[in-house]
Amino acid sequence: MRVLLIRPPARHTVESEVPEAVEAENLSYPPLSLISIATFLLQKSDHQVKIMDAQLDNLDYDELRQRVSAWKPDVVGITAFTVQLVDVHKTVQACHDVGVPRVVIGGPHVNDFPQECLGLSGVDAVIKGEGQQPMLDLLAVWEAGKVARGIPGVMAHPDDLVPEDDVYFSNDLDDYPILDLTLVDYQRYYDVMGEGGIFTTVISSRGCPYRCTFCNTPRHRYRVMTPGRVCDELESCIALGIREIYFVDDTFNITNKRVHALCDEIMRRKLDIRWTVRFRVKGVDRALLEKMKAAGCTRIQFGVEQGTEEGLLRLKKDVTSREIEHAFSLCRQVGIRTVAYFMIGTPTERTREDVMDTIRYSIRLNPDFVMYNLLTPFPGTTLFDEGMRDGVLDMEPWLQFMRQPDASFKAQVWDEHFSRDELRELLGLAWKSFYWRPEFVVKNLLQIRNIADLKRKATAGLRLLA
Ligand code: B12
Ligand code: SF4
Repeated sequence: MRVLLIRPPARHTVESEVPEAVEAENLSYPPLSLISIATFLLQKSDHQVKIMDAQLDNLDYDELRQRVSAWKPDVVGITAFTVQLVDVHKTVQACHDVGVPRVVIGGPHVNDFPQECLGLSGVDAVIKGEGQQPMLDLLAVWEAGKVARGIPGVMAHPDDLVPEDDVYFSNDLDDYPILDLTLVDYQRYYDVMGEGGIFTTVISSRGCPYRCTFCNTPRHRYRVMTPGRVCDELESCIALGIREIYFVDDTFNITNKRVHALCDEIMRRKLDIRWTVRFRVKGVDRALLEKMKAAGCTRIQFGVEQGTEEGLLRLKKDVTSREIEHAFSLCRQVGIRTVAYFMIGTPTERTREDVMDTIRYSIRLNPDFVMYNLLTPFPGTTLFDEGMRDGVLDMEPWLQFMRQPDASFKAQVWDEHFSRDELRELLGLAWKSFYWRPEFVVKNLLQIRNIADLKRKATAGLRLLA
């Protein structure tokens, strides 16, 4: 069969409270989900598989229709983030306009809302969990002209129920084939905070055992690849000239032991790469950071979220401000750059002073970069349930959006103490407070490595200033 996997255009993303400058600069990561499925299908079957990254190519729907119709797929698979549901649905409709026989949807949105997603007009099936094996099985059933029923993780009929334990999760991540990045235009992806070379993302574990209330990852079982398998993947990146890696594992350091083992293997193989990880503060120590630095780690991204103990406790971050400060200080001493993520507008920020506490804390922490977002509670998280319980949040608008995606939908913020406009104003204040400091501008000017680096940073900086 001819299978086309599409990352939809990003034309109607649900209003997110991240400044446009930041979003624009961040959205150039490769679609690992589609690359993993395509690599798997090509290795395990005779299907012809192609990936279309409509986001990277900034396609409008006429161009998308033209490209889909030119390739004549039998099946289209679309990856879905909740915030992109309008574009996902428009992509489904565009595929139907040009006569695509079957459309299947997968991705984080389906994991959370399979029934609603299957109910969208034009969707023939949805796949919950990791899509590689279920997609292969579904294609086999469709090719044989049979009815798709009873395939683990697949729903193809409104009355199909996929219980949580029937979602497809591989128990052995090593079993998945090494991603074939040549299936996409891999040289065009980049990381604005990176060093400007060819860059890619890699994922070496799935899930997270922690329970932060704003995050829906904990429902997914935590599993890891072995260091040898991760390094095989890194070697295949190096063979393509890629030297910058961003590990997008939800939390890279669930155990220090795994990180030590991976660093040992990177060093044993003398892999010439620079890499970034997403870390928790807990457990970070000097020996770990020194080994990571020796193995090529240049940047760590920490989800700090709040500058007060009360805020950290309420979000069940399971860390203290002291531990956070210690981790950032160690990174500075060892020479690893840091990015701190913060949320504005949480339930414990009741007054402007409370928000200012978080802003002041973010500056005191002295990371190399910060990212501030407005807290947007997603259905399916503990925080969303708490918001419904307290009468702050309402599920109905979300359900309506999921059943009939509409570009005018705005995700509800936590508006118990501030209006949306006030929160936006505070968010703007946070960005300006950090980035408009002369110390920050001077430090960054001193770190510019080449003309390309200067151009990227100047573009992002000018957009932020605007
Ligand atoms: C890298 C990343 C980003 C990057 C790049 C995103 C991108 N467009 O590729 C950036 C930084 C831009 C980003 C931004 C955001 N992100 Co993000 N991101 C991730 C992260 C860390 C890794 C994604 C990844 O590459 N995974 C690796 C691949 C292999 O796994 P996968 O995507 O799960 O795919 C598998 C299955 O889902 C399934 N599948 C996926 N697609 C398809 C398609 C078909 C047809 C089939 C059959 C199966 C299938 O099979 C795949 C292979 O097993 C995930 C968390 C995570 N660890 O996955 C969050 C995550 C995807 N992000 C999330 C969110 C909320 C956001 C933001 C909204 C945050 C914000 N407030 O701004 C924005 C939205 C951006 C936008 N406008 O679309 C949520 C999504 C939740 C949801 N219900 O949609 C996640 C799950 C994190 C979380 N736990 O909350 N993100
Ligand atoms: S926010 Fe990070 S540490 Fe917390 S549960 Fe989600 S992935 Fe785990």
